[in-house]
Amino acid sequence: MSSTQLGRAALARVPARARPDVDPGALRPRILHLGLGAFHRAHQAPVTQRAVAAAGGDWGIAGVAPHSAATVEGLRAQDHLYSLTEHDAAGSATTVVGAVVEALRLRPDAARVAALLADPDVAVVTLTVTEKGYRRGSGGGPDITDPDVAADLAGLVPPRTPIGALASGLAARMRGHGAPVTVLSCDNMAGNGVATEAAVRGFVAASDWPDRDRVLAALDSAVRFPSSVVDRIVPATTEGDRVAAARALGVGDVVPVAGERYLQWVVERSFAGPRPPWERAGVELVDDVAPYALTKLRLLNGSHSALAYLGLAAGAETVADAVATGWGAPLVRALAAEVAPSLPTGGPAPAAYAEALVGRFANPRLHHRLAQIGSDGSQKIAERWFPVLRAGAGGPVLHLALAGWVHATRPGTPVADPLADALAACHDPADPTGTVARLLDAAGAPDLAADGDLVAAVAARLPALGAGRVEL
Ligand code: CS2
Repeated sequence: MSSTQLGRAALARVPARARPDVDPGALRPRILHLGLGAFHRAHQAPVTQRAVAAAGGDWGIAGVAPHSAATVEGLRAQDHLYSLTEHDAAGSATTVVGAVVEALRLRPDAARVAALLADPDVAVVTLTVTEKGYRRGSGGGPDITDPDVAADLAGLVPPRTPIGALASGLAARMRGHGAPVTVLSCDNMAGNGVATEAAVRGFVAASDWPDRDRVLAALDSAVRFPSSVVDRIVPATTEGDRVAAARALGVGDVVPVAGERYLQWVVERSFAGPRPPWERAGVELVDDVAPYALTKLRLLNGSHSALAYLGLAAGAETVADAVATGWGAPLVRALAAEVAPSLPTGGPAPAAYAEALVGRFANPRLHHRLAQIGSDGSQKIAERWFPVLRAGAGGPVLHLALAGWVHATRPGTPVADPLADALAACHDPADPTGTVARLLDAAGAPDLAADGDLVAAVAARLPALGAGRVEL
């Protein structure tokens, strides 16, 4: 490898302040991470590195990318080193992260993934596979109508889904030495630990393994599924990020990540076996993550989605653009006021939290595209908006936000969604209330679809949005 490209040999050319504060060569794969995207590399990886720098240990990460070959190839070409640029109002700082020690793909590297899940030294499995990555059916178990899930349940190799690989790997571990392991979901879902446990157990229960009851009993005693809340805004990496990283490092980096400096990680104190000393790196270990999780999902992610759909309707491109409009910052504040009654006590104060969000969203150094946040809306709003409406806390702001989503699901719109075709088929310009009801039903909310007042309130907002006007 050329010394003009990031890698261990090139570290001496990187400014000393930007080098990893751990020796990457002293780390071993002890965490298996499913979902090796930009978010993980900007969040759990540097936090784990900071914990090791503070307290010692050999906690390295083997990361599995369900889809992206480019990330895996780029990391391998750079001895798994990559840079993280953190932006805040005062400026930007770039450092090399050395916590990832192996990069794998789910299918081509299935045998290695299985070996790591069976390795007693691997004591933690973390996940960022996105809401849709869990392939949940209506009961929380696997969606057996999904062909990939069906293939995994039939035992076809290699596994096609992260949960299929995880459940099969954990079962093999339980059949062998049975060493304890913590499975820690870091996805934006309320009760993400409970959801992950239900997905894994549901998979085992739906299998035709003759020993499935024994596997389930072993999972009960040897595996913990804590819930957690992760927070850091990490837009998709751009060419501009690559140029800026190379300038800061003095060597090229094909897989840099960039995000805001702000970071939060709250983890339920429930582990099986050893774990990294994350609290030494600022991680909050708590008995109940729900107040933090619901505040973050409903205020941050909830207003992100609202800004995305309304901003796209108004012709904005990024979150910072949307916040800079006359309605952007007031929308974030008004949504917080509307949602607040649905939040449990014990979390951050909603008004102050919203004020901080306005500042974070306005960060001019983050080029966070609204289309990125708007993607997978059918999965995201089910976590961010529907529970608020069901709790009776919905009002004009959520009605407007929902109208934005309806507008963004029209046939021919470029916002990605696993249900895009089904959503587009719900649209009938001659029947706006029917359109709204069909869309809510398709997104898994037949109860909300049957709420005539809600449907009418959302439909009433569509004409102005169709003309590009956001009227808060
Ligand atoms: C965003 C999140 O893309 C999205 O849906 O709302 O990725 C958000 O940036 C993070 O959850 C912030 O922690």
